[in-house]
Amino acid sequence: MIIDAQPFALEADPATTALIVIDMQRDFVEPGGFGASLGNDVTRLQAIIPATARLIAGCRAAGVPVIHTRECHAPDLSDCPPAKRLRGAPSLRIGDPGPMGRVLIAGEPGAEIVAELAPLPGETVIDKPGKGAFYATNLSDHLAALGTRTLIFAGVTTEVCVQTTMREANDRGFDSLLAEDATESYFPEFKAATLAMIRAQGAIVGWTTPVETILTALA
Ligand code: C5J
Repeated sequence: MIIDAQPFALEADPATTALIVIDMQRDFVEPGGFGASLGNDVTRLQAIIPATARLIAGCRAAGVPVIHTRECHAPDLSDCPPAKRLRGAPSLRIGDPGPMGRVLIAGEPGAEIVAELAPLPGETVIDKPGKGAFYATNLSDHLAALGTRTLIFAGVTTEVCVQTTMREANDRGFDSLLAEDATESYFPEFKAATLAMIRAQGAIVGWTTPVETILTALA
C-alpha cells in the first residue's frame, strides 16, 4: 500500500506493519493522575480518544497487529530511577497513593489503558519503565517475531514517549509513521514542533499523516 504522508508518500506492506499505541493510560489522560499532578490540562489528551479508536479499529480490521504500551513501574519501584521519581515538585510522585491508586504503578487503576481503547484479549501490552518503549522491554523481540518493518504510532505524549519511541524505532531500522490526530501533547507548540522535526530533512525520524489517510490506505 502507498500511504499519502509528509514529507512524501510511504510505501508499506500491511503484512509487515504494526500499530503501537503509546501510554493511553488513565494516569495521563484522566484528572487525578500523574499528568494532572504535574499541573497539566488533561482534556487535550482526552480529545484524541475517538480518532485513536478509529485507527485501532481500522488496523484490527486490516489484520495489522495492535501493540499497546503503558509507562509504569514495579510496586517496589526497583525499576524507577530516583532521578526520575524525585525530580521537580509535583503534587504526586511516582508510587504515591492518588485518586486512581499508586501513581504509575503496574496493576493500579491509573496505569490501565482508558476503557475506550482497551486492548482486546490476545493483543500485546508492553509495560515500560522508560519513555521509550524499546528500553528495558521485549518489544524488539516481539516485532522481530512478527516480521514487522513499518510501525504506525499513536498515543501520548507526542514529544515525550511517542517521539522517544519513534527515534528508538528509527535507529533499529523501522519506517515509522505518526498518526497526527491520534497523538497529543499537553503543550500544543511541542506537538507542532515534534511533527515538524520528525518529518524534517527527508523523514529523518519518520512520516506523519492523519488517521483517515491511514485508514484509506488500509481499506
Ligand atoms: C510522560 C509519556 N509524558 N507517556 N510520559 O511522562 O509521554
